[in-house]
Amino acid sequence: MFYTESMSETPDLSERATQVLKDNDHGQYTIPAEGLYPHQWLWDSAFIAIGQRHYDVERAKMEILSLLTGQWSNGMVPHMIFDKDPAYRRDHNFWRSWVSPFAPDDVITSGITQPPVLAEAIVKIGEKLDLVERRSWYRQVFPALLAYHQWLYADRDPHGEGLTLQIHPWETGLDTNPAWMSEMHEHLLPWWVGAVQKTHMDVVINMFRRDHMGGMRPRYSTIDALTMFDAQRRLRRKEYNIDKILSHSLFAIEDVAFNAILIRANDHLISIARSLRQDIPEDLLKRFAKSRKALEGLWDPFTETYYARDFVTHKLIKEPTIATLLPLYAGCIDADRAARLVKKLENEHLFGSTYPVPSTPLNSTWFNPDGYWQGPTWLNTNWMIIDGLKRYGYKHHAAALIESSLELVDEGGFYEYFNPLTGKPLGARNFSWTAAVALDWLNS
Ligand code: 2M8
Repeated sequence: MFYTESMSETPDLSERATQVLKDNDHGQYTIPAEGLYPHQWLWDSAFIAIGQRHYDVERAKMEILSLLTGQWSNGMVPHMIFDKDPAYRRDHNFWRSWVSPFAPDDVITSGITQPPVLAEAIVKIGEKLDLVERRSWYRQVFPALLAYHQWLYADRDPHGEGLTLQIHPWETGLDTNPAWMSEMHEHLLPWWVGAVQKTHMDVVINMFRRDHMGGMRPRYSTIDALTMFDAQRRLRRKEYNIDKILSHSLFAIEDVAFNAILIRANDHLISIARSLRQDIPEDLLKRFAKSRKALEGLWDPFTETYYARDFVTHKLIKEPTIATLLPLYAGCIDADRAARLVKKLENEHLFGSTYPVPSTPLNSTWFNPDGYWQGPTWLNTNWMIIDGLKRYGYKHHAAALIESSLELVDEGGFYEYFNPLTGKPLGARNFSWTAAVALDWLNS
């Protein structure tokens, strides 16, 4: 193992995890990590609140309420809310959320969303409250949460198929996962990025990248970064309006992970509504039910794998990733399917690495043990897989995965991600969601 921080005479793991979250606390919200990630991110904050609830439930609520200050009038919860400091003008201008009539006036945000883990965090906070407090908490957030789920279906499932589409790899949170990168290379490489590649200008651009500074390993190639930025620029030009985007789109994908997380979130929304004795509109409930069935449309019987699907051609994108395991978290697949996924988790040529669960299976041609979302183990995806394993009755598998995950942070520190073969810590140090999910395992 790699000892990057002195372990002798250090406080216990729970205290160290809490300290990371407190150090990254900016008052109303918590940043993912110092330096590279100075703003608020949607699914980061959801996992962060799941950790914070163990030492300060009011602070956990604030984390979620801060996210909701960025909600658009059409219901979208944006994937980023920016620190208003003019020092970040470049980031504000990059997104220019104000080009959309739906964006809030006084908060600067991105123009896309991220996996909807929000309902999960709201319920987990609720678990820490007594019945009266829980109802009052739910009452506070229910309208916004309902509006978000309504937007997800209205905007992102335009044909009523039951699966929502995503318009940028950043929306999946698994930014460079092979399914998306293979499609991006095929459809989105703009001519000028090709020119940069040919003239080796990317080497020069590398020098100015934020994630190349401070001795950090680059998260993805400059060519991929430029392609992602170009894809974002196209969305901005269409004012983040889905009709305009889809009228010209070469690139919309129904992502497995996003949809699996949404299915779980829908169940949470239903339980919140029940506890408040509130109704969810009938047509929305029908769409929730449709999603549970539609997820099966992403299953490929030959490779026994769930894949992302191209929204336009309906073809499965046959690049396996960690997303194939997330239907366990969705909870809507049958016991036989769940058993097949668990087999993949156990298989040492697929996801059964020494320090699981790798974000890309070991036998994939994309697999790179140090490569951001193309191999390393991330603890937020472990958290969702563990939750699913428990609910399908795989208690021992869940316990073993908690143990190996805690070993990673105990020995390596609360890093952003880890090499799944050696356990070597990678990416940003003192990373909030790593600390938060560790805290949750230690206290649940
Ligand atoms: C990474 O994504 C952002 C863009 O949203 C980035 O590359 O700067 C991803 O790991 C994403 O899942 C995460 O939410 C974000 C902040 O931790 O960083």
